[in-house]
Amino acid sequence: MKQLLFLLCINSHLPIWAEKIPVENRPNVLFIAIDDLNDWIQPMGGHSQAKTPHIDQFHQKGAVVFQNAVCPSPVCGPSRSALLSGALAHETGAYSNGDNMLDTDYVKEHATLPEYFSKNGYHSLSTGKIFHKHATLTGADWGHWAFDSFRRADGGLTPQKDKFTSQKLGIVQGKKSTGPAPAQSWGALSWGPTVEPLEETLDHLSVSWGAEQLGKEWEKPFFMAIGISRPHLPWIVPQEFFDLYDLETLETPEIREDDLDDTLGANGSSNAKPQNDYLWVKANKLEKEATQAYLASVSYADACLGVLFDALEKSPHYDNTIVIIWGDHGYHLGEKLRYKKNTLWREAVRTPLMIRLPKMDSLHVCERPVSLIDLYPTLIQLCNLPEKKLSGRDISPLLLDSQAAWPHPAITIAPQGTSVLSEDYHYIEYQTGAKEFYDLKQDPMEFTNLISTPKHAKDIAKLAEHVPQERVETVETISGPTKNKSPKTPLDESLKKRRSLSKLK
Ligand SMILES: [Ca+2]
Ligand SMILES: [Ca+2]
Repeated sequence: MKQLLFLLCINSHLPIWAEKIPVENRPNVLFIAIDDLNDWIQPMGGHSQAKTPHIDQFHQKGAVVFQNAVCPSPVCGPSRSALLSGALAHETGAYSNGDNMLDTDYVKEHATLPEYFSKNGYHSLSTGKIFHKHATLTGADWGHWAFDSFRRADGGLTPQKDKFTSQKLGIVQGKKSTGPAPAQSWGALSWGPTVEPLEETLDHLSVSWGAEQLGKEWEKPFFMAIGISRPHLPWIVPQEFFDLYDLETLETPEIREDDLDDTLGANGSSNAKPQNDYLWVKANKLEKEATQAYLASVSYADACLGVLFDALEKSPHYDNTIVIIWGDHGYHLGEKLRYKKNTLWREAVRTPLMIRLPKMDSLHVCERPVSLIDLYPTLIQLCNLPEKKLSGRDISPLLLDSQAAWPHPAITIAPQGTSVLSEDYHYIEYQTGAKEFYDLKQDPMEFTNLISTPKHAKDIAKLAEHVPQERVETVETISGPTKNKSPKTPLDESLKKRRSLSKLK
């Protein structure tokens, strides 16, 4: 807040909302995660036919939309662990989905974001996926330990059998398909309409709970974290969302069959070949159906967001609540001859980030590169919490002026390498030593790898400086049986006892 006040003093052209950020009364935070959401939403324009009216209307009323935000890691677990711990994977050792942040030396000593709010006078509450789920030896870890109050998400997402398409089962609309099986059985491509009506589905029940909480008066300011599970696979959502997209006129992403020829593949090794999921979609001519199913899931997530937005606007908290909406990483829909995530290409590292401060009254688009790792320090600043040394940067100056100078690139850490994204360029350095470089202004789809182009030697060297030279070892996580991740396994209540807020930094 000191920084904001300082800015107020030196800049008389600040928008009106900036002057009204409360200093004494700490604002509430509504913190919304959308799993596997890429830029196919209206404010980001990644797919021109995407229908996300609730996100769009909410932001038109006043918000900053970041066009070049990156994830700290390009897959759910480590991305969330980094955001919520405030430290990047190479600093904690939580690089992959199997690595539990609770086992890292860093998180053993430091409060996670919701814990830091609890520790400093807030009431924290949550439902849905905020932390990545893990199986412990004695139960399920859903991140419940990080909140004062936690509702376990539950609800229906049952596919209608005769309309179900699944690469794992080898069926298209219930009938036998051709093409290769998925590379791994979990998270295989699958989609179709639900048996359940909207009101009985998982995310709708989560946001309805959130809406109820928003309607209440609270003694303390709140930090409310709501996780929405779609458009994560399986793309099973009510039929009405499929009906929003006409297959005849639906556009699919531009894909070049020779795109991988100038790369070494997603691991920087010599595996530059189309993935099984891509080949299966192609063999069954399902490009439009896959695009429709992902977009249907995005529109379903948008409808769920609408429930929260409505509740917030009608609540007593609207003028004193910061709203943050983030996706945990990007997503391929055929680009680079693959589906899903976990690459260092722009499709996977770039992620939605939208922030609304109380009293904002118009939409601002910010092109500066930022990262989800920046949210922890930014929220500390906006909510006037005690300072804490963290890996990210406070991006609140960009909330006051979305065009402010910002010379920092944004980095993403994966087991296979590091991505460094600036406004103009993208540099990728794999652990194998392989490198790629793209000119984003000329080539936003990253078709042409310019790593050997002499005129970019200086640009490449400048971004390469940001690749961390050291990586801590992968954390040792002792996982419980897979069944402990099931929705019916009791939550491991021993985890919260390990987290003494007064002792955590
Ligand atoms: Ca995810
Ligand atoms: Ca290429």
